[in-house]
Amino acid sequence: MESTKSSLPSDFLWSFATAAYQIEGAVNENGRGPSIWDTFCKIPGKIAGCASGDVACDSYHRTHKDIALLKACGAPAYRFSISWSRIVPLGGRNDPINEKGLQFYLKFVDNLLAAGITPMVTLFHWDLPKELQKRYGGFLNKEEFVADFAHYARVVLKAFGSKVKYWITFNEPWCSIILGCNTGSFAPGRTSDRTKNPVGDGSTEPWIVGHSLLVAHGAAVKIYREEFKVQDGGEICITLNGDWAEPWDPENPADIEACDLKIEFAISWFADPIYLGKHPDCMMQQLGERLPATLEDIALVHGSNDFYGMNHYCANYIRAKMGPPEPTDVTGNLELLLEDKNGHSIGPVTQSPWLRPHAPGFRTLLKWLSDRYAFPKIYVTENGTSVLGENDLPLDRLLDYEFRVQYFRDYIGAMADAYTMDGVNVRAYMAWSLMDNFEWAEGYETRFSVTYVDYENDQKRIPKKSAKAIGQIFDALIEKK
Ligand code: GBH
Repeated sequence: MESTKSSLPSDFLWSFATAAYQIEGAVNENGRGPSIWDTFCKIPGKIAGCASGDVACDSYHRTHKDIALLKACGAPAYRFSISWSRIVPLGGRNDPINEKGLQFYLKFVDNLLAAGITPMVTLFHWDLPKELQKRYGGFLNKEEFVADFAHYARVVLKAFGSKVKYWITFNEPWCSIILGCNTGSFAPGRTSDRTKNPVGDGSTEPWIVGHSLLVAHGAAVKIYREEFKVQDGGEICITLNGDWAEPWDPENPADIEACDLKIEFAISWFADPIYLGKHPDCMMQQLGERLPATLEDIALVHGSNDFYGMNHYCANYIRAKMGPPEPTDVTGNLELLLEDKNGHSIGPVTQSPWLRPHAPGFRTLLKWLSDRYAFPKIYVTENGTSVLGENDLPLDRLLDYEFRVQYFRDYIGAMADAYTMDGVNVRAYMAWSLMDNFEWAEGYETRFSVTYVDYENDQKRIPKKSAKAIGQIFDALIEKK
């Protein structure tokens, strides 16, 4: 009933998102240096099907196809990321800059603008230059990392001047930190689990690395505001991942409380310092000295978001754990489950073990963020789903499959309800993803997008039903001027 009344404001921006390493390929071309993902993919057993981003969607050579695809979908914007090691192949502030790398992205942005498409650019989507990992341990060395990231950010912000109005410093720092330095399932693969990696300490490194990323974000925002924002008039933020949490046993107060803990450990870890100028109490309590924060660093990041960048996919049931947390715990001493106490699933099964759609959770999380951070402007920078067995469907069925269309209908509808009914200031939405691509540790087996990519035949792009559907969903919801 409710959703029929809901709408979105007339200036609402929508489109699709991608990331450099997941789509570009051309890893050795025109001076690009290797990133930690190039290295990680070469380690046997890390990526499904021993895949890598070596070719991916070959977008480096097919920018015109991608722009044509965006136009065919009627998309007024496009979120993509820049590969740091194309711009500064070795990564560091005293290393050479690769003009060819800059030219590639400049031309792409010019072509987008010429096609009437608004670019939204992510500076960092997980592909750290390999040399920086080798030189000083990458994110682990705060002083070096912050200085090098600030330099890279300045080079890019300067080159793109007024062409780009929407900037994202880091995509999902939680993933680089937890998956990269606690579970070890993502590059650089550090963990306490010695069956996975001979190096790493999952009890201390995540908190050190989290601090580096937050401060690097603050440093880049300071540069943007002091040197570019005045004349360019754009906006900058960090994008945080965060899914909704429901209690495993709604009658158990410990499970109810654990839901907030889960969200605070995932989101407020970063968003509290940015919006409230301090870390969440629950994290300070559990982590004590392990959670580094100087007053100076907190002051740098406090107030550093022009908008809240929100990546959101699904929800989990949460069960509180009893007893003291493990030293390597990063969740707030709780379990993430897909079924509740009665065996009821939070949503339908998809191809991704972690993802079961639960659209009402999107609306409630939008409201939760809006309340906690005093009504920030929110841009949803990713939302989407995989489909169980999609890769094995015959092409005609795959293209026509309803599951992803329904996902977008439900999720975009929930967002419109949050705007209309709950007064949440949500102003943009980017679907993940424009085209099937390198799905990190899951390789190419999991497809996540509105466009089928034929990896065997010249990376041909064939729009699925959902490619058109999203435009129609927004058309029906966005108020006419
Ligand atoms: C996004 O992350 C990424 O930004 C994008 O590059 C990616 O392609 C897309 O999702 C689809 O995966 O291993 O059980 O601890 C999504 C957020 C958060 C989803 C961490 C997977 C791991 C759950 N991710 N989560 S688990």
